[in-house]
Amino acid sequence: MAIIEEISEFLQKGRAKNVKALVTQALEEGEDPKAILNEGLLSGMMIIGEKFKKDEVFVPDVLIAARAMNTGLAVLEPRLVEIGNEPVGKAVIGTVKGDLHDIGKNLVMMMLKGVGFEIHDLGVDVEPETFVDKAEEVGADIIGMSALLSTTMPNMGEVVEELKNRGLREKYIVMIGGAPVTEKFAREIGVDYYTPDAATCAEIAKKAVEERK
Ligand code: B12
Repeated sequence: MAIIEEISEFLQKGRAKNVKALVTQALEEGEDPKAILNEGLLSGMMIIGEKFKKDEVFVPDVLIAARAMNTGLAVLEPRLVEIGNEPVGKAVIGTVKGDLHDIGKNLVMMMLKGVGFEIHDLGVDVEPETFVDKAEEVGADIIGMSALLSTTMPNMGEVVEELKNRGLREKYIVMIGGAPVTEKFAREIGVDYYTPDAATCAEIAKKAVEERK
């Protein structure tokens, strides 16, 4: 099996040590860093994302695969910076004010990273102003919000209001998700996309950013 394929296989199994060793070896053997990224790490993560969507793998599998991806990325990053690999886009992600659930948000971040986004994690219990301030600061394409409590869902609308008040609503692609969130709610508060899972979020985010460029 070609070394890049092996990287993808080990990543899907969550074998961080093997991924790290193989990425190091591939670089030493002169493999193109972009091919290692796209055909090894990112393609492995996409496969896991698809399986997660179909309930063929579960949250812990995705978490360990993502950890393996991050280990490989850490080896690869200095080389990608050298050759100036542009991210697909930038995303600012957080769990809304009053809400401390972050497992889903973290999965969304990993999947977005998996399709090539630069991620800025705001953490949990995030004030509406902070979403907008950070997006402006880093020049984000996407603002992503997560909520797991029906009592904190309205705070997603507060972020939309904050964007409108500053005349910035059209500047960003706004995405929301979390177990109690629905398509209907997304329409009511005027965001661009709701998706029920992290893999679909990554797919749609990539497409939406590419369409805007
Ligand atoms: C784990 C958990 C906790 C943990 C959180 C740990 C952590 N670090 O996140 C702890 C114990 C801290 C906790 C606390 C509480 N919890 Co809680 N918790 C859960 C539980 C069991 C699982 C949530 C989870 O992680 N699911 C797994 C992830 C992967 O799924 P997910 O978040 O939905 O994310 C997926 C999608 O929704 C989507 N997605 C998520 N975010 C985003 C963002 C974007 C932009 C997009 C596009 C997509 C997207 O992609 C993800 C992956 O595919 C749920 C039960 C449940 N079945 O949901 C209750 C639940 C959410 N909790 C609940 C409650 C009530 C509470 C507490 C109020 C309990 C209490 N009385 O103290 C507190 C609130 C604390 C607070 N202020 O936030 C209720 C909420 C009811 C409601 N509808 O309001 C639930 C539903 C349990 C229940 N049946 O009553 N909780």
